[in-house]
Amino acid sequence: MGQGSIVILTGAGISKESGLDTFRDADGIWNKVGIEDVATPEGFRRNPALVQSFYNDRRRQLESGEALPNPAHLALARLEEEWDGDVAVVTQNIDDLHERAGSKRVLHMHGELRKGRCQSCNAVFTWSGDMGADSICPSCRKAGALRPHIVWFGEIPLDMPQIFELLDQCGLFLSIGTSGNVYPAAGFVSHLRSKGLARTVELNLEPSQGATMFHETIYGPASQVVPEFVA
Ligand code: BJW
Repeated sequence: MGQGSIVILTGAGISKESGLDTFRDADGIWNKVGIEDVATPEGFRRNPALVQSFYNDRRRQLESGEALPNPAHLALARLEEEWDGDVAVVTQNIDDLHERAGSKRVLHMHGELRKGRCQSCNAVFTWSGDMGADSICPSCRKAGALRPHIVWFGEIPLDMPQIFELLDQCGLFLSIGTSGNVYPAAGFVSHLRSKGLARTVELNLEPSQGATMFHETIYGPASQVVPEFVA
């Protein structure tokens, strides 16, 4: 990556028009289920069946093909293909819509719905269908030790050293469809502003928590503003 390179942070808003719920909007996931119940290691220890069911439902929705990449995902894949420099997507999303749109360099800092992890042998593997107490680790063959490969509150997001290296080298940072409530992603823009090297642009439906930190802000649905911006 160099000064001509682009880092794109995405959040739930980019997948909203693909039919996947955001978290903090009025109709969002956190208005339907308790964060502490489904998105913390303590919640999983307390009631693994509830947490597995929450992620099984969302995995089923993804695997049913009812959620497809929208024009925003497609525009970012096209940008990566056509840009004369490196483009990396750092997503907080656990869906695979960037990959299905054709993006090649995607870092899933909060994990992936279609992967599982064994708490006994630490193997990470592709997983399809439901996961539960009877599920067997494809690596060590142990039953009952699997969890979704998701980063919950209090856990360390994935690929952080690589992400900060990409941020420190980029010339342009786009933040798309994220409310700026969750760290460390919410801190990327201030990290970049303190270094003063990259141009920073927010594309979102409405101003995020960190909106005033960006050089430029563009508001509207992702399927409209992202293709317009990258054209
Ligand atoms: C559209 C649109 C359209 C809608 N077009 N836009 C104080 C106490 C305790 C902890 C902390 C604390 N202060 C900080 C922390 C840390 C904590 C944290 O940030 N807490 C805050 C709530 C305060 N963070 C963590 O614990 C993280 N780990 C960590 O910090 O480790 C320490 C460490 C860091 C770095 C290096 C070393 C160590 C882990 C965070 C894990 C987050 N996990 C979740 C759930 C799992 C994934 C899942 O189930 O899907 O990840 S929470 C949830 O929020 C999910 C998301 O990825 C994440 C961000 O949400 P996002 O994407 O921004 O969605 P929304 O709904 O908030 O916003 C959507 C936006 O789209 C809105 O603005 C809409 O307007 C917009 N929109 N339609 C365009 N059509």
